[in-house]
Amino acid sequence: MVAEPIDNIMGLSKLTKLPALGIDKESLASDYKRYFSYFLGREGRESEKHYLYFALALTIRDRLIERWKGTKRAYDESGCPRSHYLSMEYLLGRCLGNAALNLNLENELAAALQAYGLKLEELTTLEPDAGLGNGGLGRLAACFLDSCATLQLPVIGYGLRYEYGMFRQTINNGYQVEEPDNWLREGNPWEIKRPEYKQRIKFGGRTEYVDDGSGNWRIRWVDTKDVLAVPYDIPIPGYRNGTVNTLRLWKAKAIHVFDLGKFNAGEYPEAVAEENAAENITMVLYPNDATEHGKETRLRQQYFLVSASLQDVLHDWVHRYGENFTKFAEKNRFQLNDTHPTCAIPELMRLLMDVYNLKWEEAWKITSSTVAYTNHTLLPEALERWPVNMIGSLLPRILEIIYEINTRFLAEVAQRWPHDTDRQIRMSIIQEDEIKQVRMAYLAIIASFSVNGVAALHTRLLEQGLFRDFSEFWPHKFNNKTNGVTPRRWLAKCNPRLASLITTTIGEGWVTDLSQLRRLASYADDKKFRARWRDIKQANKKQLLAVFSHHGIQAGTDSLFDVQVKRIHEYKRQLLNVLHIIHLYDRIIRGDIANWVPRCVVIGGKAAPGYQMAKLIIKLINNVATVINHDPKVGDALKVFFLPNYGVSAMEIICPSADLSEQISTAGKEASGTGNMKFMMNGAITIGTLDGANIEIREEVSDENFFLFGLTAKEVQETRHHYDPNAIIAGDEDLQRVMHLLESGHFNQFQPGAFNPVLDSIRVDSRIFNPIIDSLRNPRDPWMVIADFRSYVNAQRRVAEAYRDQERWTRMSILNTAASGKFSTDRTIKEYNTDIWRLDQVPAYSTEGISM
Ligand code: 26Q
Repeated sequence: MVAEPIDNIMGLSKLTKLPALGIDKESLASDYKRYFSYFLGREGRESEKHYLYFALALTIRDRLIERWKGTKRAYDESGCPRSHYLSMEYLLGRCLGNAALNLNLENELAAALQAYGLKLEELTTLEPDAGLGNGGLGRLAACFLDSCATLQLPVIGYGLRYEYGMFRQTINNGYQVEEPDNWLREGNPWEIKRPEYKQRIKFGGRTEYVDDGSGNWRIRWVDTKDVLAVPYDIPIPGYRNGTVNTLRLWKAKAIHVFDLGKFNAGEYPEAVAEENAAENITMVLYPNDATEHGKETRLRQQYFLVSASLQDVLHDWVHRYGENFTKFAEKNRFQLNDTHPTCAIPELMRLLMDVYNLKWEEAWKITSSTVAYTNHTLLPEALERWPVNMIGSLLPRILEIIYEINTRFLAEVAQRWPHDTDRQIRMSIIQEDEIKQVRMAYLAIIASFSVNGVAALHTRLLEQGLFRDFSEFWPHKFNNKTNGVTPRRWLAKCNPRLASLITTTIGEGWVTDLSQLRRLASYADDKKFRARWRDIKQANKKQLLAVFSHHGIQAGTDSLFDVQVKRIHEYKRQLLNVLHIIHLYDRIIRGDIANWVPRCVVIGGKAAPGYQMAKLIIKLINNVATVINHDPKVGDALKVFFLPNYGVSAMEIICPSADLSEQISTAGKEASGTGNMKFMMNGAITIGTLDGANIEIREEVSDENFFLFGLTAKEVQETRHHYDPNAIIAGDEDLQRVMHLLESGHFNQFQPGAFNPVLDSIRVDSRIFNPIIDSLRNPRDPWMVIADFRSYVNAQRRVAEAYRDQERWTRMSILNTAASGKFSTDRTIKEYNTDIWRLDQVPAYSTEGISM
């Protein structure tokens, strides 16, 4: 049964036969004018700048919607299998520039706007970032959607429409200050609300068993407090192929707007209380890229996402095929982006059994052959666990199902390893501590037909470490899918100068087949080509310096741009970077500056608001920067800059201008990293440990074009037992001097009230950085910062030496870009599709007159 399009019901089917919208500059210009002047009713005053962007977005959106419909029809009519990507985060960034690139509208739009004296690039920057994610995991989801659309795969993204995304970071007296990100304030032209597809989500209540009249017991989840989920759809255009896929984001809405009784009794606040409570669910993104254990609202968010999404999929199924699920598993897959949407497992079981009357075995067969799980972490403390009690009171039916899954699973374990009760305890979904907890990763592994890590080392360490028992039980489930980034946003869009040089040199095929970048390798030996490559890097640096100048920072474009941008986390070791900066400063002060290479060190990233150590690291970076940048002895030799509010749009300016990419996590801690790939693609050279995808980057580009340092993951494990940072410091004069500068309060001197130049530095408050000093000197420092200092400093020496020879450096830079082909999400997604999803490519129906 296929639903009749509403157009037909209303006799409007001819509407779909309208000629395609023009994509020439005249059509675009006239639509733009109509949107700006009539639809938005604006006149072009300075205060109305935002509407210049908004009208442009609407003009482009019309062209997206045509292709969107053509894509949906193609998917619906073919009855193709589909994947549903379930993710709590999508870090989309800006949409306009990306849509203009992917629809190939850039030139005509620029020409259309020129007629009104407007510049396309300027209007694109008026768009706020959609910051619905923390970092790597959320951006990966966004890159995946771009590649799925480009590969014409029927993949729909499901997520939450947070009212407030990732907080805005400002810096006050060196400290991070968080401000709410009210990204929807001025409206979002990219979303289409679809209340007709709303779903009802249950919370609380209890379960009861009822006889269905034919002798069968049915389970009902009753006395619940329900919330509505209303979908907002965002178009995801493929690269110049007519496909537009869907990202469906759910917003929470109260079922009863307010309690009329209370309202009439004059209790207005009480009357709207329920509305507030319900709508809180999608109010804010949790700004934590590790864990927020035990926060009930977070659990509500997770269940809200999966219940709404699964009901949406099942309703559509029943609508099209009736209540017959025999082919459901053939036609559907659910990819879990980390454990955050793991409740999809018991929820799918619940819907199939309690709503559609399937037996446990039937429901389990469907669930365990449709769900696949991607893990993104190696930190044991970051594995999600939820208190049994909390799940029991918030989602009682879900808890029952989790227990039943566990009972049946443990019986299988007992059968395979009789009498091994230790193993049963180890593998149980329920951790039987004083406060019982549900181990979400175990639940995800048990119910999934595929479990993947995000880089080769990461997957190997999962199999041998965290999930060893499970990989022994089901070796075939485990597989690796090395991450990537989309070359559309991360090269074509963000680095137009380089993109154009590449296209002139090897043709434009690289945009959808990044392995073609290999053809650049031979040009590394071409002096003229190298000069052009260098000029582009210089021009990009100028652009970044223009941003810095707003913050009162100046540097030369010939200095080495040494960049570390990512979330602030101890395992990512921004502190190691700081120690090196202090060491360089110390060398300058000492006059050890023969063959000096001027550096501009850029660090950026947000700290989780509750992560005190990360926030203190930001303060330290800022204090070190202030001291160094104001010291007349330093001058241009060294500049240090903490870039506030790092995010997707900032990275689009940063990665094209970086020379050196800092990927310096403790080996065995960073699952993959993806910033490393963006830098490489744009010709930066990596200084890095053998961690995450760095290993594969080095393999691709070969050792002589990569600055390797540090302990390996294995050595980190072995060294732990006898790690003695204080002995290392005592045995390394440079490090001693660095620690002395830190410990003497040299970087505390700008603390208000703590330093009086007349009274000397005695009153300097040296205590503020004590937690950092203590962690560095602690033999149990899990990140072993001191262990890698010497090797890092030596690698940085090799960096400076290489940079002094600009011809050599440029050669290395070209070879990095040339070797970055593997790190396109097109390759990653093809692997997901071949090994996990097995979807057919489905071309969109062409819209009349649209050039494909
Ligand atoms: C969990 C529970 C409660 C609250 C928050 C969370 C939470 C939220 C976000 C836990 C983790 C995250 C994000 C993790 C993340 O971004 N991981 C990164 O994923 C990238 C893509 O695979 C990898 O490249 C990085 O190595 C990994 O750190």
